[in-house]
Amino acid sequence: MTQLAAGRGGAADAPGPGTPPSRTAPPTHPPTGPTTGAVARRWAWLCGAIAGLGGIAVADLAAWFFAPAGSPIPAVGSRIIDLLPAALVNWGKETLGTADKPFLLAVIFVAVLALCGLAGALELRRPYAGGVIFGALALIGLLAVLTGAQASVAAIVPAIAGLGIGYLLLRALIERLRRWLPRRGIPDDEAALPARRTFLAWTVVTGVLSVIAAVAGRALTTAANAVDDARSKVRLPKPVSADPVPAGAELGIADLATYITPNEDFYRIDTALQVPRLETTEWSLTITGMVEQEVTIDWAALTAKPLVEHVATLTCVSNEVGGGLIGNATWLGYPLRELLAQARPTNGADMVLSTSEDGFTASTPLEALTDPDRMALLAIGMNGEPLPVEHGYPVRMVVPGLYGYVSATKWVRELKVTTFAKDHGYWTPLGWSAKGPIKTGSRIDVPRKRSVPAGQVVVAGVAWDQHTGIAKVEVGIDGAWHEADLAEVTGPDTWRQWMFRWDATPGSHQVAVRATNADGELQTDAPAPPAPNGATGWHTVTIEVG
Ligand SMILES: Nc1nc2c(c(=O)[nH]1)N[C@H]1C(S)=C(S)[C@@H](COP(=O)(O)O)O[C@H]1N2
Ligand SMILES: [Mo]
Repeated sequence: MTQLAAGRGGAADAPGPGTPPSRTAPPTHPPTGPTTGAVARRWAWLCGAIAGLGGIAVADLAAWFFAPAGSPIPAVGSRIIDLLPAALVNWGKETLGTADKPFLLAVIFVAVLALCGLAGALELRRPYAGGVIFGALALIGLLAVLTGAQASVAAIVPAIAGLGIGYLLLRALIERLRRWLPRRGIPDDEAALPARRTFLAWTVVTGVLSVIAAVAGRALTTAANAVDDARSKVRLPKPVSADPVPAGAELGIADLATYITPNEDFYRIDTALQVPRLETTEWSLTITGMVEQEVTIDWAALTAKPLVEHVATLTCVSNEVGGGLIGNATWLGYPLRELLAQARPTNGADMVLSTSEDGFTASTPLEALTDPDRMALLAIGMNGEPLPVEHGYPVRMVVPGLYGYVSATKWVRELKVTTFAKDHGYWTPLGWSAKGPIKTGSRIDVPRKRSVPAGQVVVAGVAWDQHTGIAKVEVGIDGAWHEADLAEVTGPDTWRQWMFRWDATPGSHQVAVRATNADGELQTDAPAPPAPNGATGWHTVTIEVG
């Protein structure tokens, strides 16, 4: 027995710098044996991770209750994106696509739990030592929250509540661990078993509760909330004019992108990790900068204006040849030129820097917004509904003919009339062009299965050159070009469906598409990557005909 007990105090537990003197306490007191060693450390790590998870859960729940922008992990993620070198951000976007943000959040989450585990080990060695790590993590979270675009006093609550509860949990767990560890493996110590039980009970209960709270916190912060409720009650005003969609706009071919993209299928690009959630009553837009008259408009004033409905195709500059970062919708809004006319831009201004609630900015040529022939909208409706929250609710910009990164600011709050020489949008310093006119593009959607039986095969897709329009689409079969049939459109601002009936002979065939715009310009076949201002090249697929 004594041998066993003594053995437990062997090499791994040799006193070293920082060893608490209590370890040599007289035997009349509760044994105060080894609180170091691999097993002890492992338990302490677990305690730390559980306490950390509990803290994160409390922070999330507090964020849900007090201020969504106060959720520390997404806030840290946003700051990381801001601070990362452009090359790395672009690489993440390219390799992970829209999974880049969940990936980043998962990495931060695991890193935080690992640090909390370390805090557990430190706390076991020396009371309050783990608190330093917990405090540092909370401080980082707090700084991230406070430097965010949506910082507020309430937004400090989550990080502080998380720190408080997390550290209390850590103290409680480590305290139970301390009471048990010295008695571990001492067979005739009657207090060993109860101490073990108490510790394990605390660990299991706090562990389970933390997991439940964390899942609930995540679910609540991402689930429907007051803004979704309010949104579902918004009644959109009737437009004073609309683009009726001709029946011939839809070729009705299975697997072909529909002329109008349903909201739930519409692609999404956000720099923000959490989309802003704004009530209509909290929204207003101000036109500032080089104007004779600053203009502010709120939701009531905007919805009282004569609104128009316009069908326009939105395209992302990051769309690869053949990619899906493009969609077409009916937008309900107020022409931006009317608002800008009220503000009266001064001479020399050539750009409008639009700023979102989340801090995103876009640089749009002033002339594209004041052009009487171009329906640049301050939009509130998408396909007959209020804008979905992810697509900019309550108000966004839509400018036909420009890539989204330089025109389509969601949750827009400010339009600063300025110059390209003085100001730049979010993506410009990250290596993307200051101006982003759409390039002529076309895509093959059908046949989706790249192997088909011989005979007549329908080849179909979409082609676009917003604000110029598509005049011709050709399908290349092994290098021989054939003109495709074109569907109707509401106007030059949308994509256009096309189809070609191909008499497919057995073998492997290269099928390509190329469009010609309404100015007679043929889409370029020179391959270019998305950066800095849009991918080019003809979409080409290999079809096996059997
Ligand atoms: N606030 C905000 N607006 C934004 C963006 C963004 O990241 N934040 N992305 C832009 C880009 S790059 C594109 S392509 C379009 C995409 O709009 P969607 O997400 O509604 O499809 O929104 C633009 N507006
Ligand atoms: Mo984009």
